Amino acid sequence: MSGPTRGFLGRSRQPRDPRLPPGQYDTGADWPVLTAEVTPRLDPQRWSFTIDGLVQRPTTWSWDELHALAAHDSAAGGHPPEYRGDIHCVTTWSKLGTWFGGISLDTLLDAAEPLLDQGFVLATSTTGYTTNLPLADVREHRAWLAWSHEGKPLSADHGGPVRLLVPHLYFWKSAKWVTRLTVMDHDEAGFWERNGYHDRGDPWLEQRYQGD
Ligand SMILES: Nc1nc2c(c(=O)[nH]1)N[C@H]1C(S)=C(S)[C@@H](COP(=O)(O)O)O[C@H]1N2
Ligand SMILES: [Mo]
Repeated sequence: MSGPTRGFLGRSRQPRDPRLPPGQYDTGADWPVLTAEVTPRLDPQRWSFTIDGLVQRPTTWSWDELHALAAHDSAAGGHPPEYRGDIHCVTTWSKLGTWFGGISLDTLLDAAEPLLDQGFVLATSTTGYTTNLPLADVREHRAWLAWSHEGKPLSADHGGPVRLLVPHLYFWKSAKWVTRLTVMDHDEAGFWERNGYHDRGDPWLEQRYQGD
């Protein structure tokens, strides 16, 4: 017998899921853990989140304050506190059709009032991990602080109690154990950006490494 097997034909004829950006594969039910540092064990009652830098009102929220604000926000029909969709890691896995709950960064930035529209932000984790983004990429319902995944509290491995979630960019931008967002008038490379990753990281443009 010659020619390809039925299995091979079957697979090759599967249409590619249009939700997959170029060069990505579907990880299915799996959710890999990618962590450069030792996973910190954080007590939510001692964790806080701060927006500082070039803002009218530098603000720090406790865990309880953020939850109260999220509840108030959804009761008032404010910015959507959930993300339903896909996430894409630069190491080529994508997780499709997943969901996270938390609070929209729009709500927090509205409170802190950045002094400029075209600035940049640097997100910092309790561990010292950093990542940089244009301010515009964390506005307009595109970025969240996430504390739950598919209805369960976010696990420590995945950045719990609270991680940044910027799902339209590669997932290294979604800093785990995030504790600070600093608004700046210039771009400052974060941890992976200093180590060769692309400054912006749009998966649809395959902006994986510097120069892409
Ligand atoms: N603090 C911190 N945040 C991080 C990372 C990390 O190493 N440390 N890795 C980034 C990378 S490269 C990816 S792909 C995602 C992985 O998130 P996950 O482990 O929940 O899948 O977190 C991002 N945020
Ligand atoms: Mo990644």
